[in-house]
Amino acid sequence: MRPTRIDGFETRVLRIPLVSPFTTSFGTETVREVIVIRAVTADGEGWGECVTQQTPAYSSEYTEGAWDVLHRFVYPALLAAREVRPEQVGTLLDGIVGHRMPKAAVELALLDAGLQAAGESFAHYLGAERERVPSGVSVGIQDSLDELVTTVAGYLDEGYVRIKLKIRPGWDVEPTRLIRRTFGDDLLLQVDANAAYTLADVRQLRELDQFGLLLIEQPLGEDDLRQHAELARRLQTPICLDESVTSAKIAADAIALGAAQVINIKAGRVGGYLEARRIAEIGRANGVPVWCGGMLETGIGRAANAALAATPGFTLPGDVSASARFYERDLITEPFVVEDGHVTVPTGPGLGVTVDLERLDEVTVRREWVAAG
Ligand code: NPQ
Ligand code: MG
Repeated sequence: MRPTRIDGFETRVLRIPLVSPFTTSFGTETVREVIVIRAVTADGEGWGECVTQQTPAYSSEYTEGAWDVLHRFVYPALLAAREVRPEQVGTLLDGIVGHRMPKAAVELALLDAGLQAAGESFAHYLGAERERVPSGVSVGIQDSLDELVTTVAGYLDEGYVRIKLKIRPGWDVEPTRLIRRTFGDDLLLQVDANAAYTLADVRQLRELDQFGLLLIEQPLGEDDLRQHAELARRLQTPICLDESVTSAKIAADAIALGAAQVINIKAGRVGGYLEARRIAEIGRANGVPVWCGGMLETGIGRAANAALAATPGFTLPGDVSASARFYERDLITEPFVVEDGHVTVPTGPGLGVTVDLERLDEVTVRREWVAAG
């Protein structure tokens, strides 16, 4: 893309209630606290979404930290550069170690601005090869097994083609057995532990091998690459890494070690959609399927994820669900819906969605504008 002059960044913290509490092994979320960025350039404006959570529970990153890094380090570095090509963002921010989620959000906002000006869709820019993508759903830990069955039945009625069950010690084998028994052998089923187990739990995890799962996601800790390789040798079920894969380099290492048979790709976790594409290419080169994970994105991040999920290498259904999976009213004028088990990839310029400014203001709890000096 051609370079553009950045005039400034508007940053907002939003608080959006979830339609229902979402419980995982690391906690329960009832309100989504998310940072949204509007980049204003000489060519127009673009939107980006930062997937940090309120607390560093999923990873070391969290909202207040991201806000601080954006204003103290990221914006000054980009505004000092004046003329910037979106593809340069990663390199321009190399001097800032880590903080991949806010970096990804800024890169996306500048990509959106440039692509809108160029009249090119984000999907086309990323090399998408499909107009719609299969939609899976992430099902939180419930208060009872009956509630779990009712919840899963509801999602299947909505047309979701793949079910992902959140598990933790004490809520793993029985819920999985019940869903497999209740909905049959053809159901595409997988589980996500969010790093809740250790190698000492191998016997319990081997119990899951009897249920014909697509994969088990992040059973062990973020830093446990060697242990995941050890576990992979003792399980039938393929191991999928999420939290562990924070860059293309680590993705290649995990594959080489035998720690990942599948990879859940989240652009925010790896520093942006360009790095996410690099990981998908590494997966393809090594015969390792990838899929697009979710971080309860609003329509801004969900539009970008739908485009990514339509690119080569994304061969498994992702967590690109309908907006209504999490939000009564999304941030965009036309929320994402699941039709016949699929989500449609936007084709309009940039992210191809329209931000509902009235709704945005309704859920904004903090706002700041930083202009070029
Ligand atoms: C995962 N996502 O795959 C994450 C976990 C997760 C859809 O399961 C706020 C923001 C709350 C991001 C809770 C899904 C979240 C969050 C859970 C991500 O591991
Ligand atoms: Mg996960």
